Amino acid sequence: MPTNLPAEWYIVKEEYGRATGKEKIEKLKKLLSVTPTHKGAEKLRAQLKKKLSELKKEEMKKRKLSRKSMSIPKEGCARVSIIGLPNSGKSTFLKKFTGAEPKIAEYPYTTTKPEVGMFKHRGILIQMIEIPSTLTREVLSIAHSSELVLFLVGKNIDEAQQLKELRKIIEKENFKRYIFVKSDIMEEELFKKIWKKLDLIRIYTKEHGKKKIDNPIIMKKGSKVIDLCKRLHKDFLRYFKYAKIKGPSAKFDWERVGIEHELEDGDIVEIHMKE
Ligand SMILES: Nc1nc2c(ncn2[C@@H]2O[C@H](COP(=O)(O)OP(=O)(O)OP(=O)(O)O)[C@@H](O)[C@H]2O)c(=O)[nH]1
Ligand SMILES: [Mg+2]
Repeated sequence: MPTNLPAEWYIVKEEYGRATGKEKIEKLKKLLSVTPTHKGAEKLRAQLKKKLSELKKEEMKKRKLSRKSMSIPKEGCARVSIIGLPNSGKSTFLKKFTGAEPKIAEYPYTTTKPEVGMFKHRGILIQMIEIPSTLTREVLSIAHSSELVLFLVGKNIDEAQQLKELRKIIEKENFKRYIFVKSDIMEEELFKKIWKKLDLIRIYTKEHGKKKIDNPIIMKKGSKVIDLCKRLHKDFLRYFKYAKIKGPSAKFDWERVGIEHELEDGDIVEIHMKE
């Protein structure tokens, strides 16, 4: 590394750059924890600490604001809205997969405002929002601002009836990206179903001679090695020699590729730099 910061620092810095909301604060704390404590890094530590206190203040302000208005800040790598018939189990579903605590009751229209949660699966965060069954223009605008709409098919209402009603909503609102999900789905299958519909890929980075880093970097489909280098740090671009890849985009394990190589979901990438 041409600077005196450990490689891990750049990885965490990249994660921090991508993070939003509360997650950003957590990543900045982590970044501080991997920043060296020696004299040469004193200025950097001071800058990071200042940024941390700024972020904390901003987050407080945002939270106060979002309580008042309908706009919900986007967090995670995608937003998925949950739509279903009244009383079909949307709040129960949201609670199960995100740990959020919306009110759940046996009568319809219990949820009166969008309820937000974060679905976490193997280092990937997906924002989930329950759209109130009233389906007013205001709450539907949140569904339209989502990358995907999840139509929940509950157990306590006739399935054919639900599908019919939900298809009417899809047609009327002209939703293009949606999935139907039964309420008894398991986490792994749910994640796969969502992931398939998002135009994203998971890239795992690795340092030579070390284990791959568990949390993937999320990129747009069609991204190349060059885009990954840009995301990590400008030095990876400047001193790039070649990359070694194991995964769907490699012809064989640890194939050596150039900077224009197109990545695929699940690739493990090792970037080699000029001395
Ligand atoms: N039998 C059965 N009951 C369920 C299931 N999921 C939820 N319920 C019950 O159905 C009722 C409604 O659940 P909610 O999760 O509040 O449903 P919702 O779609 O959020 O309802 P609203 O917000 O009022 O439109 C509650 O009494 C739940 O306990 C399920 O899978 N099976
Ligand atoms: Mg509800």
